[in-house]
Amino acid sequence: MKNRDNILNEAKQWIIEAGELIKTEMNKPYKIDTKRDRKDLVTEIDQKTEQFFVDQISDKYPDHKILGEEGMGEEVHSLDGTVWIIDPIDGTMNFVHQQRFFAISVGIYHNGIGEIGLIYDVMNDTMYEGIRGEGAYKNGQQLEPIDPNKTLSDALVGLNNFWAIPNRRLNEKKIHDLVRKVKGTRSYGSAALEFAYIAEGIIDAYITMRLQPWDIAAGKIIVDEVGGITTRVDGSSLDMLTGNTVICSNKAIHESLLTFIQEKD
Ligand code: 2AM
Ligand code: CA
Ligand code: CA
Ligand code: CA
Repeated sequence: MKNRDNILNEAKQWIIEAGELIKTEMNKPYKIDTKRDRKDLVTEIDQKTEQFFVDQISDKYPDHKILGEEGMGEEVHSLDGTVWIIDPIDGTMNFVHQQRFFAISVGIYHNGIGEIGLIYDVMNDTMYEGIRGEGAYKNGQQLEPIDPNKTLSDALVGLNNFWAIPNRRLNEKKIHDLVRKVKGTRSYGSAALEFAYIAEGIIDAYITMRLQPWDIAAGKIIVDEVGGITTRVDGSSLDMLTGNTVICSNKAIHESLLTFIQEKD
């Protein structure tokens, strides 16, 4: 990708500015709506923040495409060229209820290849970045490769409790067995932060049955740079244009999780 360093610096600058915008707006009254159901929240701050990115990017890079959760970008049907995949607030439920534990997630893809992944924990002022072939960083400090020897029974696993109740995407008994087998589970409520925590080595795996491109675009690039693997639960590659199931971890745990999920009941 041409100008990758410039694009990286601008993206980081815009993310910091977007974080300031969120911190200012969250102290004033704001409108909260629901989307699909009462648990699926969106605020006008999600929309304003995404619009901020669209304005900056389309002004500076009119030929780049923007795929954002709140639909302020255009309809993106292919990954040709440079595509910014943006979640303005990942963890809106946390944002509304807790005023923390949410992130801005920006993945920049060029002809389908993830070049730059940025996840910004706004309230902690912590920037995670991954640059293809150049490593992953937390606040400018390079992250070590994740432990390749850790196994599933030793793993702390990011998992939303929702998948342990009967659901149409997988047999919940699998999740019950998984909870028994692993060392512990955690639910953070922000997919982007779960990827960042894997890259940092403070959790060891993340499994979920439903994520959209903006939830995973940045995280995959960051985790790739520390030797992690991210695929769908059937082992196939993620698709940055549609919904995905996701398993993310080191290679050993990834293999165990694939086998575990696919075993006949
Ligand atoms: P959001 O806050 O940007 O909507 C919560 O467990 C995580 O899953 C968050 O990263 C959240 O992103 C995401 N999420 C919430 N509802 C979702 C849905 N219906 N489909 C896909 N991802 C969802
Ligand atoms: Ca949402
Ligand atoms: Ca999200
Ligand atoms: Ca969001």
